[in-house]
Amino acid sequence: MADTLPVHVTVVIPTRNEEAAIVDTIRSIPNDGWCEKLDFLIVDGNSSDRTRELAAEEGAWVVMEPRKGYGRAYRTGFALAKGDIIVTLDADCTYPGEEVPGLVRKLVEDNLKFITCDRLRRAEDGAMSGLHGFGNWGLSATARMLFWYGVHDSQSGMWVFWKNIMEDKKMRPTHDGMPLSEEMKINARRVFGRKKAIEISVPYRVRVGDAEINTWGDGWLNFRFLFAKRFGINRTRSDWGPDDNTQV
Ligand SMILES: Nc1nc2c(ncn2[C@@H]2O[C@H](COP(=O)(O)OP(=O)(O)OP(=O)(O)O)[C@@H](O)[C@H]2O)c(=O)[nH]1
Ligand SMILES: [Mg+2]
Repeated sequence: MADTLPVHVTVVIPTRNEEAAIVDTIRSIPNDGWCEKLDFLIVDGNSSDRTRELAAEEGAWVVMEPRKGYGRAYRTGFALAKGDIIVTLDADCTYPGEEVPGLVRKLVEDNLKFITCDRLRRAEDGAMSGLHGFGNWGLSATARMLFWYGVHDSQSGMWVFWKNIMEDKKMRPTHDGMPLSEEMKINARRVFGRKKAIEISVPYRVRVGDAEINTWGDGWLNFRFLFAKRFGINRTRSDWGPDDNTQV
């Protein structure tokens, strides 16, 4: 086995009704001493199924964030995560947990700041419906045109980065919904450039459990956000982190 990396890694996972996949998602990430400390922070959006209970049984720290949204969950999770390095993925077995040690090693050894994982080049058969594939392609092409930042997959939800990059306000994402995903990459490239904020292709698999995503609504929201951000008219939110209703 390669040497133990002298870092504390926190895997932050947003969940809403993911009882079918949360356990396998957590277990997909090797936990055999490849880093000094590995822990899991589940930011749950009021699941009505057994998601929180199952995650806690796996040893994860489960936080309840009643404020709605994928982006909101991450904006709370990033502030609470205790690791030096944060890794993100969905709780639906679509992203390759087994690649996490290699990605973290690359971040550390290549002296990078931020890695985003591209799903489009290596998506497995059936992982993305035709409509989602087309939407991802369209949004990614629009983002490249507006920001000239060269990221292939603007909607990927798997990132690996140093927690302290979030101390810089220019890096902090502001959106509470799905557009947080594109915002992460745009901010990272703006702050760190193409050499320190890189994109790596990873496999992307068929989802386990039912998605609650609103394809047309979220697609439109993502599209609008790109223009709002480009022309500086998106409302910046300062409410980073948990609030009084977050159960930590
Ligand atoms: N805490 C919280 N988590 C959410 C919310 N909405 C979605 N999630 C979680 O965020 C992750 C991404 O959502 P998905 O439904 O997988 O969205 P997607 O990946 O665009 O859609 P699929 O391709 O169908 O998987 C999943 O782990 C969800 O459970 C929310 O409002 N609050
Ligand atoms: Mg997903």
